Amino acid sequence: MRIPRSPLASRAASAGRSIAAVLPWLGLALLTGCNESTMSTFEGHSDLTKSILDIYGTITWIDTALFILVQGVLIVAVIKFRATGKETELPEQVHGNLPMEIGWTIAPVLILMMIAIPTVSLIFDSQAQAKDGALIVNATGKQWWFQFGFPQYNFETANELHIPLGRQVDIRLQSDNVIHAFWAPQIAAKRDMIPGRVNHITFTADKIGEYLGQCAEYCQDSHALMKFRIEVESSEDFEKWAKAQATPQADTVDDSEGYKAFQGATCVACHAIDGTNAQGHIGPSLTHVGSRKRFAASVLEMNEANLKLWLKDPSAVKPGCKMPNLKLTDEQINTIVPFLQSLK
Ligand code: HEC
Ligand SMILES: [Cu+2]
Repeated sequence: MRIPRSPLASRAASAGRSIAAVLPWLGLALLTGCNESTMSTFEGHSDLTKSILDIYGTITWIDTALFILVQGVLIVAVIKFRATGKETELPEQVHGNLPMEIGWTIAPVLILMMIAIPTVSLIFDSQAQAKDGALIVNATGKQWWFQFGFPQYNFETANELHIPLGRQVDIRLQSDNVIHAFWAPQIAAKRDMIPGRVNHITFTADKIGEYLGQCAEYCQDSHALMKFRIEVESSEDFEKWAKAQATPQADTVDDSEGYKAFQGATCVACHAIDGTNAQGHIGPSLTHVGSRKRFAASVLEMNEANLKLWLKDPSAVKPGCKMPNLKLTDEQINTIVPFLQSLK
């Protein structure tokens, strides 16, 4: 005879089936997460991120050794002192053991010190005074993008940070609104950007390549869409890039149809284009915006279709966006987009 299942049991069985169905997908999702190698903390490409990984490795080995030791002693005790069934009386009853108590108080303190000393000293090293000749970058967290200023080269850009291979970088992290966190796991690790305070992060990149970063402190609506990229390049390439970025746009820009449309649409109130009268500072500087690979905090690839999408309605791309929908006509959009792309 079949025993009817209680409602609870059949509900549990169906929940079990649902979990079994999603598990492979969950596994797949985790694996694809791991494939995003440009954000893996297990592959550091600067002195700082490598030191962090070293500490992580050291702690893991210490912990593994301790685990084996403690479990070993436990297993031996369980086997050696197990009941045989032939005991006739209770074993000797003891209370307290001073040397052992001192031992198991001091041992954890020593273990915690082994973890704390390298960790705390690396925290200080990672914000140490930069050497002479270090590249200084003023990074400001905005809602929801990153402003990068290069005071030694006299220019400002957004969401795309180029740094030279092998030269120390001193990033000065700030915010003029809420708290953000600057997180580029393979190159610059993570540190908060706090209003009214300048935090430093100093490191030297050791591999040419493109690395991803992301705000790591919840900062309202479009926090998840607040990303940036770091490009580590040879010092020649970096100098070339910095020189180009610091050069104002050509004199002819002012007179172009595109610039007139740009001015007419009030973009100048919030955006600067060096070499023109546009000197707004609410949004990112648009000087050489056409040379950026991505825009809107690395959310969109820089191309005609995406610029149109952006100008049509920024909040459709980034919820809560501080750039308003300016209700531009198609004609305005069609004039402004090629103009932006021409700002190389
Ligand atoms: C009220 C201020 C304001 C006005 C007016 C404004 N913008 Fe913006 N703009 C912003 C802000 C803020 C951002 C950053 C949005 C983000 O990434 O979250 C932005 C981002 C952009 C970007 C992306 C830049 C990058 O590299 O990420 C472009 C391009 C742009 N605006 C073009 C325009 C144009 C063209 C106009 C005029 C039609 C305009 N903006 C008007 C505030 C403004
Ligand atoms: Cu954020």
